[in-house]
Amino acid sequence: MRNVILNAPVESGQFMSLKDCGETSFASGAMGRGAAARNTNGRIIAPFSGRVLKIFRNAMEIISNDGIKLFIQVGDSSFYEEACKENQSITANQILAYFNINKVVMFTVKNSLEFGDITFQRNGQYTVKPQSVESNRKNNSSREENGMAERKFTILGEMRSGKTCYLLGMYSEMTAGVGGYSIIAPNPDEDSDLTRRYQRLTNKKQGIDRFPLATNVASTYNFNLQYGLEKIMSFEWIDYPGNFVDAAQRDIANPDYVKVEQSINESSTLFICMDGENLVDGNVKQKIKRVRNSCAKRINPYILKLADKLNGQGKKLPPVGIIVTKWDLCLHSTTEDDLREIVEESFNSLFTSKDSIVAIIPVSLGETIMDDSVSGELDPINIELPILYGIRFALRDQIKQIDQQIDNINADTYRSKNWRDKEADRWFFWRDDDLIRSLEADMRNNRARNVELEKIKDAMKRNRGRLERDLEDLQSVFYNGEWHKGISK
Ligand SMILES: Nc1nc2c(ncn2[C@@H]2O[C@H](COP(=O)(O)OP(=O)(O)OP(=O)(O)O)[C@@H](O)[C@H]2O)c(=O)[nH]1
Ligand SMILES: [Mg+2]
Repeated sequence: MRNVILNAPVESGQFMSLKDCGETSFASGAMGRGAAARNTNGRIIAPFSGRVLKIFRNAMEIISNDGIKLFIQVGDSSFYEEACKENQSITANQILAYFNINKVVMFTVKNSLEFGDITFQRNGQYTVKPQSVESNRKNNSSREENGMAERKFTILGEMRSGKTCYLLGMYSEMTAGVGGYSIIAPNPDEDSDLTRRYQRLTNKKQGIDRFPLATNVASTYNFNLQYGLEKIMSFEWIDYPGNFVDAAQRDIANPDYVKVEQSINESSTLFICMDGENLVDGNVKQKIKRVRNSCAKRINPYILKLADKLNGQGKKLPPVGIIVTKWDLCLHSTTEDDLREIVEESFNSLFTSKDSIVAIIPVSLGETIMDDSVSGELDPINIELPILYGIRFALRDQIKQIDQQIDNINADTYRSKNWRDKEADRWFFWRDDDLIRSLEADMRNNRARNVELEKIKDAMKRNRGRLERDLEDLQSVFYNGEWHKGISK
């Protein structure tokens, strides 16, 4: 089998494996063998001389003079200008399209089964070894081996609002398993760090000292969520220090600000930690005032600005989960209806769009944890719900991505078929039988890809359905402009 060495179709950026590109359909191997590049400069460059076969909204297919078919797709963006047309001849290094900078670009050799090693070069080298779709799929299902999370969650909140305690309690409960779901941290250092800190929490004799110190730097943890033995998804959880939003707003050029914004941008769910201590006494009006002063006043402008920026990029704020911590302190003085009113009034910027999705999830480390000078029992309440809620939306995003890929493949099949039929109708003397065979092979490959993608999608839909049933007990979820019980949007 012929090995091939190709220039990458981007002139700058770092190579990465398709498994890490964040697009399930490419990561699964269903789109063929290839690579991806991040931090690209917004241009697609012809890696060889040949011809443009097809152009889509954010993808194109080109063929080299010696028959290598390259499929190129820009992640999460469309081309803002194409510099070539379908069926046009191209020469190596010619610019083919422009798009936003810093996007991830995926490129796969469509007819990769015909080749041995495929090496991409430009700013370094990246070699892809021959591999069957089957083994590729296996690799993908164990993404934890390369430490890449499929989804991100970001949690923001005021200092001392209970973010770290939530993380510790959630990890400990979920490693033991709740309702068939469990979590593992594949990295042993992260596992022992979280376990050690949780053990301290269980040490009643320490009184108030059982709680963690204030967080001073952001830490990232990688987890896998499983149902029984089946892995549902890997996800990344970032524990930020409480004054993060404040600090970030004061200093917009600060790279940490850019990082948190990017993290929200890439998150399937944004969690906001609302301190239950604000709901202990007084009437609803007083509670709203306290929540506004201690938390919403700073979070609201930040979120509004971010939503505005995302809007400009044609995106939306991710679904929000308001985690009401320390629920043990206020569960007797605050009803579900009160909570809805308090959240809606305090975080009104979250409710300005008809599309917004917000859930209120009260959690606690234990109903009696503060009793007897903070030596009460550790017995977490609702601690699994935020994660299940977040994973539900992460699956929704992934299903959307796969649907888009299936649409692309169907459009591709349609064009191949038209082209093939046109060619077959020509007088035999002019007819290109090699082209017909190649287009038919494309159509067969596309059918196989679609079968693969449909299988992945079915498994995701099953998991999503089960999660929705398990989230039916959530009392307050806001969508379609009103509050509901459970989530089925
Ligand atoms: N009653 C009660 N108190 C809690 C609970 N969880 C946390 N706390 C209290 O809240 C304090 C702050 O919790 P942390 O988890 O450290 O808060 P944080 O948001 O991570 O704080 P920073 O790292 O400073 O931003 C703890 O020291 C506890 O006193 C809970 O479930 N119930
Ligand atoms: Mg903390």
